[in-house]
Amino acid sequence: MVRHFDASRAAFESEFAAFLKEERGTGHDVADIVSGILRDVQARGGEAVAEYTVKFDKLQIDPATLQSDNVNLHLLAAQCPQDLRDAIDYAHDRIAAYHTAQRPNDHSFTDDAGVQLGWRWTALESVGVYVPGGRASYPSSVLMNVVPAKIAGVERIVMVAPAPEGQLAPAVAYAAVKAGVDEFYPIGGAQAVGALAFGTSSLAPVDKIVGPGNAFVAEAKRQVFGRVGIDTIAGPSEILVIADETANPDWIAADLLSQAEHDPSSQSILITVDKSVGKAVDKSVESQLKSLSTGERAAESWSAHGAIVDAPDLATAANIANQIAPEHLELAIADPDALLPSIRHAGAVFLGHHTPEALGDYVTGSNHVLPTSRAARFSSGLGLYDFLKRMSVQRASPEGFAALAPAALRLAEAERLPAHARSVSIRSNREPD
Ligand code: HSO
Ligand code: ZN
Repeated sequence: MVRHFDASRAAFESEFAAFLKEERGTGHDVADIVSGILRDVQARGGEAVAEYTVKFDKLQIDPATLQSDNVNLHLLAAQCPQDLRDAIDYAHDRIAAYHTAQRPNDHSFTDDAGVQLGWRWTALESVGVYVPGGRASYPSSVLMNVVPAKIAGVERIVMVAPAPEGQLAPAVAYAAVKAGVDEFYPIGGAQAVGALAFGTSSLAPVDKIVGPGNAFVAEAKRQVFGRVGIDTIAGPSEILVIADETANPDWIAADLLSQAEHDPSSQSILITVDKSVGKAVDKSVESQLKSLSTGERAAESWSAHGAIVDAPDLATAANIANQIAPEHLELAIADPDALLPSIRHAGAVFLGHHTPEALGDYVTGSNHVLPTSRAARFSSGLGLYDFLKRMSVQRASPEGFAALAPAALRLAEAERLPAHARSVSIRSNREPD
């Protein structure tokens, strides 16, 4: 049984706020274990990484190279079936096109004082992409992380992925080769994050680490942040659908389940302005669950974290959506464009009845690495920008210098920094030597 809310009731606000605060996910405290592993990798390099890889993944790797004879990316990629390669190629090209369009321009202008100002975008030199093992080892996620880095101009893209007992999905390997990964190491967990951050004798440290992972990987990324950059820490997936009377309940039910099947701690929510749609979706979810091979975890997610909310109108629905700040938001309504300006907080928005989130997960070209756990209030999905930096550029003409110097001097004096003051005053009324 999924939970129902009625946004017209007085108690709704507090009840729904409490619902959104409920814990999802394991929440295990792994900080101490992770810091031990990281220290060990920092101190002993490849030897430590190899030991943890045998222990956790039952895979023997050479401490000097971090490679295993049993895991060859190109040989694995060759095992990927042709029709799946075609789909990966198709997704790759669309993701590449979308992210190419994101390229921001450098900018320069000269102000009234005669000072030239601007900024330049430059790419990171090296990036590490973490690809999880097990259930969440998705070729689509390899593309979503590697392609933007490549388009941004990152010269060295290092991928790590655990290969327990030598197992790595051929599709993951193919996506990595297709997207242009430069180095691959069959390692995972906190030890892989440590190897990327600190380097080993064979793996030069990277500048930024991106990609999802389990609680150990997330904590390891948190701990190495500062030494290297990281992307945002991904939580369980979320979908919110706003539906009106024009929505097809079976389609909406399928969309809600598409996220619920990711993980028992995923969250799927429907807000509808038509009570009969809510009832029909509820029924359809229950019946579709029966025919899903992933039905068990989808049902767990739906009953523990799912909800159907009846809203009096679309404006109220939009307000609730902003409060949720979901990772994905589908507007399954007659006129999604009319509601879009009211949407302020969401990782990605899907307009109309023919744009299920699953299209965006794979092939629209937009990125599926998106803010979860309400982080859409303050952040955006992964994009080209995450692999670029912006540096400011300025040049004062002699006239510009003369105009700015007095205020700079006064501020240096107030901050009691006489060398700052001198570097300005020494240039005043003088030609360069
Ligand atoms: N919906 C997931 C991404 C994904 N879906 C990968 C399928 N494969 C999180 O945004
Ligand atoms: Zn998905």
